[in-house]
Amino acid sequence: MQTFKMQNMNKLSQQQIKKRLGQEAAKLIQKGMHVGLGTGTTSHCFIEALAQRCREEQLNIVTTASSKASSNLALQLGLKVVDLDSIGTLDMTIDGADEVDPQKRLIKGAGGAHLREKIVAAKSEELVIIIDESKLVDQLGKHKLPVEIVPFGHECTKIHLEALGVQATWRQDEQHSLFVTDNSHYLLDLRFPSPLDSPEEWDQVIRSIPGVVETGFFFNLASRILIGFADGQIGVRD
Ligand code: A5P
Repeated sequence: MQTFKMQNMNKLSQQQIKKRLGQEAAKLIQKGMHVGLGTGTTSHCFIEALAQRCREEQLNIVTTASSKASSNLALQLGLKVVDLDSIGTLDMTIDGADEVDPQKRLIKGAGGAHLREKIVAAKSEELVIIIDESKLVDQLGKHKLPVEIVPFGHECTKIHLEALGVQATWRQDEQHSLFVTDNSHYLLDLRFPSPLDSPEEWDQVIRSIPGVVETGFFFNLASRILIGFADGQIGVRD
């Protein structure tokens, strides 16, 4: 793993690590690129750093966003944001993640945007993931797996999922109502009895249940991982 050291070796806060990751990722964007924008607090640091670069340099980039929140932020900051279908192939997408294993398999969706994030990632030549070191795991499934669910018959879908031996909890919004995604679906957070030996098998089984739209597993999509450490180093896993 390559690492870039900072001059100042004071401990960084989590927000400072995210900011630094955003700035490092923004340096990867070149003139004229088509860029996919991820979702979440780390991705938002990237969007801010990218917007700053665009203000300072003539980058002439076009972006597309994986959520309404990221689209709104990018537009507010003056980036050009277009619909995914009108942008063609994306040169690079920068996004965060909740868990990353040694094979660069991911769990995403803590922000509820993994369906759109996966569609954007699948259209990208390169998906660069920006995380702090707390997101690194030996095996996926340590925390929750977000699963997007069709509202029709959603309680039946939950019962089918629980029959697999997982604990399933509806994601709620700030008003304690069911969280509704940008795609007008609900979200179940699954907890496994133990970390997963074979996440691909779990993915297949979960996706085979009617009413399941998409899981937060991302396989064979991430090409590069930038890892931020509290001492200011950024590690790169290619
Ligand atoms: C959004 O649904 C997620 O996939 C985020 O990309 C992921 O949860 C990472 O978010 P943070 O950067 O806020 O930790």
